[in-house]
Amino acid sequence: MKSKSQNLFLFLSLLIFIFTLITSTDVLAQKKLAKEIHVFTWTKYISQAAIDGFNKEFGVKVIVDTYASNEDLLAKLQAGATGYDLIFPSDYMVAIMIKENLLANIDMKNIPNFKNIGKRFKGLYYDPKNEYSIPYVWGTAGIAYDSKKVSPPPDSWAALWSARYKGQVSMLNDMRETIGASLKMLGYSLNSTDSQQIKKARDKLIEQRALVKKYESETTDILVAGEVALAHAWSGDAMRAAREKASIRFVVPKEGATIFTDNICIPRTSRNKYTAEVFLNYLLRPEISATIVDSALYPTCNEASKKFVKKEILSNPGVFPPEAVLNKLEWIKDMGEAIKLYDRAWTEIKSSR
Ligand code: N2P
Repeated sequence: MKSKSQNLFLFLSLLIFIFTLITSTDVLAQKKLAKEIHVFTWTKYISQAAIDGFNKEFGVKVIVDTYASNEDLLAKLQAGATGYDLIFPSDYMVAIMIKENLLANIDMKNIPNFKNIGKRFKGLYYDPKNEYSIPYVWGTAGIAYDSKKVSPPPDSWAALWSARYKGQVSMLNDMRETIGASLKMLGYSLNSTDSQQIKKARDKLIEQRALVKKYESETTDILVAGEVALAHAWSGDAMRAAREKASIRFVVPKEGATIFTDNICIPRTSRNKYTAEVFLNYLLRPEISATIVDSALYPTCNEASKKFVKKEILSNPGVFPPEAVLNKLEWIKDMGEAIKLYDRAWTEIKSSR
């Protein structure tokens, strides 16, 4: 006959065995998942296929809300918006959000697919250990234009200042991008902190106002509809317009332009951090990431996904720019206090008409 302590030992071992079994399976993980998560991102940044696939596999509904500039996203979070589980800030904005303590530490144990990210996108200047951000897609700014209406083909920012296209031009409704384009045209860095240079860039944009039909960051539809002939635009948005209307082209001006990496981050206020991480990891699956490139036409930071991206997209220089273009690009950086010079210039530009 077994002693009481032997029985107790057996009973406890059995309990430990059952507990280990449950926690090592997905059963518990599935139970920990929230019913829905809220994603705040740029327009067209997540393919419908990815959202539907996640819902089917994990039973989690993904609710998407969109913003059109990093500054709008920041203002929302600073104003205390809660309820977002994933956001997609660009490089310099990740730096600002880390500084302002707005981002949660990502639990890398839940992101094994981080291995799929290309080497050159890991540990970028704004988050050297990838503690708060996972690179998602990248792109450039430039000029999108309708080749049936604009000739010769533009190669300089100056085309957006040409009186010939009065009323047919749009500029990004984006402080850093638009002042940045003006700085570049003048031959300065788009991260200039020199107040004289910023004033000159401001004056150029004030002079341009009479030609500008609108400040608009969602450029795809206005290009396709022919509302404007030339648009200061982001590459993927321009390429999606070109997919719908063959006469649309995109060029990175010879003076240079911005390069950006948009990242997936979790706001500190997220109440569904684990589910957000499961979705994040799912978005990093190579075949899911490829559906995002195919639909958004932004190049991915996910090296492993490239073999799933359609050949004609991979070889399209408007989507994946060649080395010669890459060499002309500059990252937007956090300005610290000097941002006040930009804020003031932007207000003056916007109120100049
Ligand atoms: C807009 C996507 C552009 C992102 N649809 C710029 N960071």
